[in-house]
Amino acid sequence: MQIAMAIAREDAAGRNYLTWAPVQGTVRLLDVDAGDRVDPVSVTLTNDNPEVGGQLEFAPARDQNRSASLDLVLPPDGSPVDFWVAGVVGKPSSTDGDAVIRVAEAGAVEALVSKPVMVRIRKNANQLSPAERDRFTTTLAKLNDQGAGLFKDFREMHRQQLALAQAHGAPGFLSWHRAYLLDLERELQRLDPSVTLPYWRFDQPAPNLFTADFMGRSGALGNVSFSGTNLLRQWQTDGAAGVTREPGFNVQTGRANVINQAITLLLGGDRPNAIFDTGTDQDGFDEMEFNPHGNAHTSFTGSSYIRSRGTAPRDPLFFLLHCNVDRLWARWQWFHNRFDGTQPNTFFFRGSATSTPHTDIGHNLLDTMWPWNNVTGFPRPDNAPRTPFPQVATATAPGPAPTVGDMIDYLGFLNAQSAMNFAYDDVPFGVAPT
Ligand SMILES: [Cu+2]
Repeated sequence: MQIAMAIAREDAAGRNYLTWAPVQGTVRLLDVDAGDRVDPVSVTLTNDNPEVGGQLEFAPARDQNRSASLDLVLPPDGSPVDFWVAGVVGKPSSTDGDAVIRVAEAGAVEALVSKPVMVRIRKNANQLSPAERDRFTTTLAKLNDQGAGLFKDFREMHRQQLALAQAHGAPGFLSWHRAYLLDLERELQRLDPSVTLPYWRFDQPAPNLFTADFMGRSGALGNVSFSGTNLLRQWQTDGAAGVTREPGFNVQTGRANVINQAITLLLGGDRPNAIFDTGTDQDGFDEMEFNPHGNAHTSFTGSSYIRSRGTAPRDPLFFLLHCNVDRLWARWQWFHNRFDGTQPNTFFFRGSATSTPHTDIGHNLLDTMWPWNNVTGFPRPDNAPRTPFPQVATATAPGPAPTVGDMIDYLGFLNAQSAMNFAYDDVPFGVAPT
């Protein structure tokens, strides 16, 4: 007996990269030409190795509970049967293809077909395996290509004054940086599809991050040194080699001078009966741009690149800092159920939830974002270094010119078509249990 299995959003090489967001698949009988098969065939989908590698769970429909195995009945005429598959939170992949879907006839030992996939998740940088760490540093160094590579566009996007105004100081900060990180991550994945951006949890010590093998070790004058095997030792930006970074905290035992995650998740929170809800806080979540975000930047002293907006992207650590900013937004969304951009409590306008649109372009839900929109001329900058937004086989969103609002439902919780194919290790699909 032969069967075929397919999972939506394969890349050009036939590989699937999954997150916590369910993706549709199909299984069907193949050997139906003879017409002599009259009985349906029962099969079971499971993880090939439930002990090792990324783990998957299955359901017969997108909105049904998923479990480690799923029984399907395949019609004798070969018509496909749908299933939905997603990664198991807490069990992401560490290498490409280490999560294997297996289909066997019910009760049989031999698999009829199996398919390796990757549960590709953004992880805590302090907890990466050496191999994951090295894949990231190597790929980022390649994108920089000693200052000659595509990375310089990302550097440029976060420097010009008019560009900074559209990305900072108002609610669009969150959406713009989400798009910025995803754009960079997709470029990294073109070079190595198993790479994701790690995040620096700046409210916890991260001794494994500030090492010569990873983000580098800061010397007396803020010169950052890298090990001989770390390709970031070739780092160049704006014609200058290396990175200047002076931590104002003990990188072995200390943490940045920021409010912690629990306090951050309270901002803008008005969920009834939530354990963190004081019922009195009126600050919007966008206050987090100042603390913890701004405080994380200024936890570095002196001439540290990461301390100032215009030079921050010259330090690779900047992207790990912002990945945590984006993770905090994602976790806040999960915690408070804030995925519906049409609800004012999802996207807070400073002043009041019903206030008139923000006067600065790039901060309203329906504004397209520079540079991906290719709009130039005041008040936009006079050039657009990256356009359109990169489109990938593994995701249907965002489109080539994303709006601020397009970046909100990143896992496709409300609309499957909104899923962007990235997720964080500790932010599940859905809404926090009450
Ligand atoms: Cu920042």
